[in-house]
Amino acid sequence: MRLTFVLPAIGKKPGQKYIGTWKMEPLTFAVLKSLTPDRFEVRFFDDRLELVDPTLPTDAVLISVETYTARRSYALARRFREQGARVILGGYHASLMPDEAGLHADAVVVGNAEAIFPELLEDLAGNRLQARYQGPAGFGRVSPDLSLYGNRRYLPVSLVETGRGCPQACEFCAISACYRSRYHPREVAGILRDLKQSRYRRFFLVDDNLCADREHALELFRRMEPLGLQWAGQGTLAMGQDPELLQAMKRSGCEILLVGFESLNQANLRQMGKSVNLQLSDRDQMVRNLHAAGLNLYGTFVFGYDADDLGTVREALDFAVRHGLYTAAFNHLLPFPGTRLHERLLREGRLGTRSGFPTGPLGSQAWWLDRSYRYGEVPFRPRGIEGPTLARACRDARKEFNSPQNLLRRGALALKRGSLVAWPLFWAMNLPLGREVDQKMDVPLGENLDEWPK
Ligand code: B12
Ligand code: SF4
Repeated sequence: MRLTFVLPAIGKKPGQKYIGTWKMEPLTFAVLKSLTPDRFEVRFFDDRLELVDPTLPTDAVLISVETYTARRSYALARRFREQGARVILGGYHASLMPDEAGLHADAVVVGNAEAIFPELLEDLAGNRLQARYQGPAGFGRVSPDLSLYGNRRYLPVSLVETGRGCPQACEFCAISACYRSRYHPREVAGILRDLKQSRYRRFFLVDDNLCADREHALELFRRMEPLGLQWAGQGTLAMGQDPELLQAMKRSGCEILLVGFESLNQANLRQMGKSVNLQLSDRDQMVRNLHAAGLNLYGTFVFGYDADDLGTVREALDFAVRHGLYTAAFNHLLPFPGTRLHERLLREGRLGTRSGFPTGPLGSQAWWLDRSYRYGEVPFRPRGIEGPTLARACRDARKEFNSPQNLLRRGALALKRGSLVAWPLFWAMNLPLGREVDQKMDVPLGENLDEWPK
């Protein structure tokens, strides 16, 4: 039996075959491959760097759907179905919008695949596919099978999971919605096995809140120490008040930490329910602590809450430059379906795109299915600033943060505090970021389907 795995791109600009984004080995499909018995023949397409060919013979296509890629996923699903293939959809968007995904699929997987995927494949082979499979949250004992990717040219960094979910309940967060504000730490032995087996010595530990379970994180860092690795991970600013954790992190090879500042405004933090940041009285001190531990910070900021205006964007930009953050993201708020933010904006009648209030097939206001929507647009009405002005301000903040003058200043600070590894990486990460600010902007979600073979 032949299976086709597809990682869809968000869309492509007219005349372009590829999309500018960080192209890392997608862990999701390596996990699915390891759960697939050898008697299934597996082909893989990464739509971000190659053209998907829906005409190649296959019995089933399995697509991982994110909100930004939903339109393209559904269009792909239609093409594959026209050729007689069955369609199985999974991933964050399919998990949060299973009824919508079900309109385009023979089966939808809600949640994690480990516990149900072998059964699903048996059902597929036996021609008795069910409409929905509910996967319990958590891990199996498999390691990702990276042979799936052959010699595709991905960034030389390995992705490894150390846990799933997050105990926090930020209003805008798809992770907290999917995992219902619970954290599921992974068995340390399995993590170490993946770290040792990986192709590269540089890692991105993909958890959204790496230190959600402090004891688990400490044990992991202690056992990583002898491996001599370098890694980047994601966590909360609260790590800055825990010297023991920071030291263990650094000794285990941590170079870069992505930290969600979100907003410097207390009213905004309250509105988004970012309680972990609200409890920290001195953010500047947290940053100094993290830097003093030799860690480089990737700060992320989000704008579009009620107290936001051009002033709060400027304040965040100045903060990021003043502290010499290694890198930073200035994003507008995005109401992902299934989150409390989406529900609230819907209730308040504030969702909408340039074509009005697009209604999805199930009656919801589905900006992600709107033909007119472009990556980088604000699909709701913020209170303190016009949507297009906000989108522009985020874009301008990225540009200014990466201006030659700021790059030199931040580069010098990174050199002063960082190891020999983090400094060349600073340029490798930031130079393209500065150049690519406009590349993804205005990409129409899902369009350019004509590039696919008929
Ligand atoms: C690494 C990462 C990236 C990397 C690249 C990832 C890659 N594919 O190469 C980079 C940094 C480039 C990236 C970019 C973006 N990302 Co990202 N990313 C992640 C992150 C941190 C880890 C993904 C991962 O590897 N997980 C581990 C795998 C094993 O888990 P999984 O994908 O959930 O898969 C399991 C199940 O869901 C299920 N499953 C998933 N798909 C399918 C499909 C089928 C058929 C089946 C049966 C099962 C199944 O099976 C798996 C095993 O149980 C996630 C958050 C997270 N922790 O997952 C965000 C996340 C997926 N990203 C997100 C977003 C928004 C983006 C961006 C749009 C950000 C931006 N503004 O530009 C871009 C665009 C991505 C694109 N599609 O082009 C959101 C998606 C939210 C949503 N509602 O769709 C997430 C959830 C982050 C968040 N906090 O909200 N990302
Ligand atoms: S702390 Fe981060 S991962 Fe956790 S709910 Fe908030 S935004 Fe999501």
